[in-house]
Amino acid sequence: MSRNEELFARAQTRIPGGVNSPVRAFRAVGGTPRFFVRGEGPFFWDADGKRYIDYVGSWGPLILGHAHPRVVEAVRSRALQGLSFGAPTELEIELAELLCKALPGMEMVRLVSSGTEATMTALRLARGFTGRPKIVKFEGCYHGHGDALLVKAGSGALTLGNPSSAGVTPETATHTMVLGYNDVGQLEDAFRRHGGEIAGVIVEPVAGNMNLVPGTRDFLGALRALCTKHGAVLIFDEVMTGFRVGAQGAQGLYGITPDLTTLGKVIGGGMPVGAFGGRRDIMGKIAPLGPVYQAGTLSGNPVAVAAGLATLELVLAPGFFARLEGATRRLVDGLNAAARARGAAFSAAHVGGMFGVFFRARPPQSFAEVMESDKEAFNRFFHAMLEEGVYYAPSAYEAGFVSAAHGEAEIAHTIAAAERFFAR
Ligand code: KE4
Repeated sequence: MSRNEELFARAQTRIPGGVNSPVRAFRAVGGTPRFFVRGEGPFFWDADGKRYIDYVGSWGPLILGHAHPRVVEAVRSRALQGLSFGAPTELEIELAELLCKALPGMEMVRLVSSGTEATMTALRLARGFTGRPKIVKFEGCYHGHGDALLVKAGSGALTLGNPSSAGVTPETATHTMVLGYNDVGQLEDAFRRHGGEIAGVIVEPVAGNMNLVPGTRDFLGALRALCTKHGAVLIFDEVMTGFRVGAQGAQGLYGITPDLTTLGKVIGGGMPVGAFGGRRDIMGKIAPLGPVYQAGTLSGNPVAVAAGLATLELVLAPGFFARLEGATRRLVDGLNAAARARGAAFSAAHVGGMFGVFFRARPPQSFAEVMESDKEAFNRFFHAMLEEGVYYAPSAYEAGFVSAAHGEAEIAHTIAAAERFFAR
């Protein structure tokens, strides 16, 4: 029995599924999850000592790669001054100022400890600000595990085949309208019929939780126009895309300014940080200023914020995204060439430093097209890559991530491994 298998058996006696987040359990792809011991740059090593090139990057946060010296030093030195105060610190102001400077839609921001906290609060804020009950989300998008959002969700919920979770009461789900991603007609119809009841719309501007499906300009433009017309709050969930697809997130890429933005992942650099922020008049409704309550013991934790600031300082340096986007493009082009050479029904696409691989001829534009992909072929690909020391997300419905630490050698190895797979 391998060390990974031993650890997995032991983990399952005390942790549901042996994991602290379902998608890690390898249930969709089969096999034994790898238990990791150490990471460095683009690599990490499992309990059996095998090295992998990591394209999950802790699901997005590790845009600088594992254990970047500047980030580790920021954490170490901050921790020596105290782990948490439960009181304001100057560091939190620095991060708030940086986020508001970087993102067009952010006038004020509050830090929390996860993306879920950010999105569930943004919805509560939209309802508190408008006094309306309904929210709109899109099939295949995932916004964390808040009750109102676990309706036809993506990511782990989709991976495990239960996009609408048990335990979410019908009353809660009643006010959640789920529409088709990139479907402008459905959107216009929903607003025509319910415009006055819609508190807010939450969307992944580039969806990464049904694998990668970029929002079309028509779709996101229609969202902006309809929310403005009907007085609904437009929430860009940029937990994944924030500082991943560009220095100003997806809102900068598309030139569309949301009313609220939610953030996570990269802004913590691997430590627990989330954030929600946006228009000053809306943020003015959040406690202690206004009637919408939200709180958190470790919100703005100085050690986590130090990791986030050290990460963003490097990410926002000139040329960072040009290099990251270039490396990601070379990877995607190489994978497409490898498949094309063998006539395989496969396509890969990317936006900035995030990418998707699909076992279908062309990258999907909708949830329905994602579901047409050959999931079994993906699972075979996943395990073949694992054998080659290449670690993709253990799900056909997750995006992949390149870091600044992924060099030409890692990308070449990944492409060569794919060539061997397609040559089988
Ligand atoms: P967290 O609560 O996991 O920090 O963030 C929830 C969330 C919100 N919004 C978007 C767009 C997200 O992608 C996420 C979390 N993403 C998943 C991966 N697709 C986290 C991985 C996991 O659930 O283990």
